[in-house]
Amino acid sequence: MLRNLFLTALTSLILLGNAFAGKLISDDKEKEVKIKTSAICGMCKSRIERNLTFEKGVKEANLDVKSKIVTIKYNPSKTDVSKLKANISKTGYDADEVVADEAGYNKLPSCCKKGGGMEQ
Ligand SMILES: [Cu+2]
Repeated sequence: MLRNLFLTALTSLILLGNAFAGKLISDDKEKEVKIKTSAICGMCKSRIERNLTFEKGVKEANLDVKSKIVTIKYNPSKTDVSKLKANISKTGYDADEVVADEAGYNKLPSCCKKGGGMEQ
């Protein structure tokens, strides 16, 4: 009788511990998002990546100049996609449906402005 009670207590303690550990892991899980930008060259790439890594909750940002798509790894409990897009916009670039912030865009060197690059 006493032994059964002990086992029950032990089992529920283990279950509770697992649930707790599971919650910690899922909270810390990083997410990945791909955002289409208006980046033109390598300078755009480093500018966008640098500003994104300054954003809270961002673990990694990698922009592919050819496709203009930036892949961001972030912590969903610290930031979200709309904040990431706002960050890119402030840097002066389009981020999916979010258009580039004017003040940020005006600060860009002319070669990095939409349509100002040699490639376009
Ligand atoms: Cu550029």
